[in-house]
Amino acid sequence: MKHWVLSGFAALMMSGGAYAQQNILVATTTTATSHYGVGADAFLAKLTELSNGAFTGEQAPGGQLGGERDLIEGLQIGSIDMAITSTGPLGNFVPEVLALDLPFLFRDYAHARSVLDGEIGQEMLDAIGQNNLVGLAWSENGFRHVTNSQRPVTSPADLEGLKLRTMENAVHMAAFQGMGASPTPMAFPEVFGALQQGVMDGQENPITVITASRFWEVQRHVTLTGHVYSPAIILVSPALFDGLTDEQKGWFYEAARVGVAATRAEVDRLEAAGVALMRENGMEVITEIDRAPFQALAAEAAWPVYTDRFGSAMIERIVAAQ
Ligand code: EAX
Repeated sequence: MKHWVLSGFAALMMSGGAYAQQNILVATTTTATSHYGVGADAFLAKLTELSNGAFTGEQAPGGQLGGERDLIEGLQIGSIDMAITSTGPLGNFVPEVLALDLPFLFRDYAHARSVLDGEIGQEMLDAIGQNNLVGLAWSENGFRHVTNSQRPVTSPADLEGLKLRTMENAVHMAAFQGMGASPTPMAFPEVFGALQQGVMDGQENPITVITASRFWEVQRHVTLTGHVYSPAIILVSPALFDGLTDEQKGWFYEAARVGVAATRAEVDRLEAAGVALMRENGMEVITEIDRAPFQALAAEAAWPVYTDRFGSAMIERIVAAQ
C-alpha cells in the first residue's frame, strides 16, 4: 500500500492556509551575504514579523537550486517558492522585459530606480504576471562591468577575440558581438569554474557580483564599462501565491519593498567601497574610459533586437523619464 505524504504546501492548502505555518525558500545564484542575500534576509524577517510567524523562511543561495533560468522555470511549475534573480534570462519568458536590458539605456542608479518604481516598472510587473510568474517588486543587481584574465580593456578593440561569458540574453549577446567580443551565454553557477579553467577569458557583472563571487581569484582586469544596468526582481511561484489570502499577499508585497531597500543599500555601499576592495584583492581596475565607442557599437547591434519586435515607444518613455 502506498503512503501519500503531503508536501508542506499541500498540507497548508488543506488546513485552510491561515493557521498553518509555512516555510519559504528564497533561491538566488549569489552568496548568502551578497546584495540579493541581504535582500532575501530582510524580506523574510519582515514577512515573519507581519505574519506573526505564520511564514518563516530561509535562503537557498549560491545557485544550489540552479541557474537563473532554472529558477524561473521552477517558479512556473511550482517546484521553487521564490527567487531573486537578474533579468538575464527573464526575456526568454517575458520578451517585452528585454527593453530593460538594453545597453547604455539607463543614465544612472537614480534613473533606473525611478523607472522601475514607477508606471513602467508596474507595467513590466503586470506583463510578468501574465506569464505564470508573480513579480513582487523590482530589486537591483547594478551597472555591469567587464572583467577578464588577459589584458586591460580601454577600447572595443581590446575586447576583440576575448571569450566572454554573457547571460542567456539575446540583447546582451548582440551588444558584445557588436563591441567585438566572442560572447558565449552561460548559466551563472558555471561561470567561476569556466574562468578558472580558462574556458572563458572574461565575464561582465556588477561590482556586487564581482566582489561577492571573489572573481579576483580568477580575473585580473576590471574596466568600469557600466555598459548596461542590470535590474533584479523578487519573484514568487503562482502555485504558492495564488493560494494566499489578500491579507497574506499584502504582507508579501510589503516585505518585498523592505527587501528591495536592503539590496539597494548594499549596492550603494559596494558602489562606494567596491573599487578599493577589488584593488586590495589584486585586481587592476580601470575606472575612467571613453565610453562613446562602446556605446555606439553596443547600441547599434543590440537595440534592434528589441525594436524590430516591439518598436521604440518604450525606449523613448524610459529615456524621457527623470
Ligand atoms: O543575478 O548571471 C549573472 O551574471 C547575474 O548577474 C548573476 O546571476 C546575479
